[in-house]
Amino acid sequence: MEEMAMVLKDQDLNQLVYNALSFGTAVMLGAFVYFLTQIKSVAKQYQSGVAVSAVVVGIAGYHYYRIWSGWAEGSVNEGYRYADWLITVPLLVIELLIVLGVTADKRKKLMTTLVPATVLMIGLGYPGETSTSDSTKWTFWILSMIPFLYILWTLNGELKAAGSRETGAVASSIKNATSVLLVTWLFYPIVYLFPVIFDPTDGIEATRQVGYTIADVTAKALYGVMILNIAKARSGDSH
Ligand code: RET
Repeated sequence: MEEMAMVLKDQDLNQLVYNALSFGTAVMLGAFVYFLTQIKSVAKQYQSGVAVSAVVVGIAGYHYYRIWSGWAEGSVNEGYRYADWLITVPLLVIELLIVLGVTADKRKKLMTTLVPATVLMIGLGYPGETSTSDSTKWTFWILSMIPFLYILWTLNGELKAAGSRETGAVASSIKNATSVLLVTWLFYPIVYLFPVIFDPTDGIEATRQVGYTIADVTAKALYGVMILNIAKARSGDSH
């Protein structure tokens, strides 16, 4: 297994990253329990959407625990983060499609293009993330941006269409989910570029770790709550 010594020399920054990773682990595991308790609170056809949310934060809780304990021992394996995204990002798309209210046929079509696109996006990001060469980082950033833009463009279109198809609580819950999705996903390619744009110092490495943690907590746990809200609104129970 590839282990990279990326421990920070600055003690305060080291502690900050340690705390952020611990916080990430706690939120993911807490959200896991919460989503499990909520599955039965929505109509049958949306229960799998909430179950997928639980699976996502459960997997992330495990990975954050591993990243956090690695950090505590003085080494970070970036593979955990990318393995986590590789499994959970397609699932985040799937949980959205379950509650979006598109026909089964349309959903199948969207899944067969969007799921491979997410895998491609994450797979292309990894060689750049683990490289220390700026030109390698840029190359894989550009390659990964192609599926990224395709996914955002497609999902944005579907969300807009669903938002205008629906009314009341369903429409507003879809709009909230859209904002969380677009804002959080845009964070990732920016955080990735931090060590390219700025001199890679301890401060930049800490920012990258904390930045990804905040983005992950929002893109999985808060977004999961948004998905639950859509499911509840669709089940005729908006509280
Ligand atoms: C990478 C590499 C650089 C270019 C792009 C990227 C996009 C990553 C994204 C990740 C989303 C992760 C989520 C995690 C949830 O917890 C791989 C950083 C475009 C969009 C939603």
